[in-house]
Amino acid sequence: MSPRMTPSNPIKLFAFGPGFGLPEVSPFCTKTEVHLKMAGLPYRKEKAMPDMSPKGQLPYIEDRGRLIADSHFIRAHIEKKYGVDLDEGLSAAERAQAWAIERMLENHFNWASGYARWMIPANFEAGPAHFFDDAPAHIRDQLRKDTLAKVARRYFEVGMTRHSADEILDLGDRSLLALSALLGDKPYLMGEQPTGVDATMFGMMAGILTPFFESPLRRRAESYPNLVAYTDRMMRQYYPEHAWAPALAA
Ligand SMILES: N[C@@H](CCC(=O)N[C@@H](CS)C(=O)NCC(=O)O)C(=O)O
Repeated sequence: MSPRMTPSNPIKLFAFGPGFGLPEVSPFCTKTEVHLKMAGLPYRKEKAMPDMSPKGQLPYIEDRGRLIADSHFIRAHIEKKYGVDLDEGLSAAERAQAWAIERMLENHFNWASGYARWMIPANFEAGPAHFFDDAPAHIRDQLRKDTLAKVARRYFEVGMTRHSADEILDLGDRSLLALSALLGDKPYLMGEQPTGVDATMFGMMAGILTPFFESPLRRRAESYPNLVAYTDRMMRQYYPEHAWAPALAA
């Protein structure tokens, strides 16, 4: 997995930055950051907001003046440009499984997990509401309200908030059960070595397990010892400097 070429200038990674008990608040930015670490590529992280990105979402990177947005396309770029294969050692069928797991995490689990962060009012107040702390005082509250309304609309359009809170919890737990069974007693999702999908899995698991947000889905996640141990292992490996909640390390 070592890169054959390294960039002469560090890649710039635009992300939210640390917060909510996490080394990076966004699971997608975490995924990209871990991919860069896995690839052994030097990078510099800069704080950004989604409206600065070419696709209106974080993460995006700048590599020698070229902007690339979206965690999937960033991965594709670094693999191609720097001759890295983050799925090295996997068969075609295993690569297909890794892709399917990633889609479940990003296109299903993320909605159940994000619901806990954005749609439980106390969590919104403690967390995402603070994204606007630096906005001018006279528009700050309106920005918070508008953003929450936009996010709530999205959760409804994607279908998640057409379900009751208990049903959303069941959906999220169904993915946790699947992930726990897929991981089993292996150190990483696809076996003995970390591969690309572990970056996605880790970002999502850390995002739900952080003790910063109280939620029924977090409590369910905590009831899967292998998922808790996996998240702790990945945290120690990729963010050794981060003080991750010791209770979760048990
Ligand atoms: N498909 C994108 C998803 C990225 C994403 O959802 N980013 C969120 C932060 S976790 C964002 O920027 N949201 C702002 C918005 O959608 O307006 C990727 O893989 O990078």
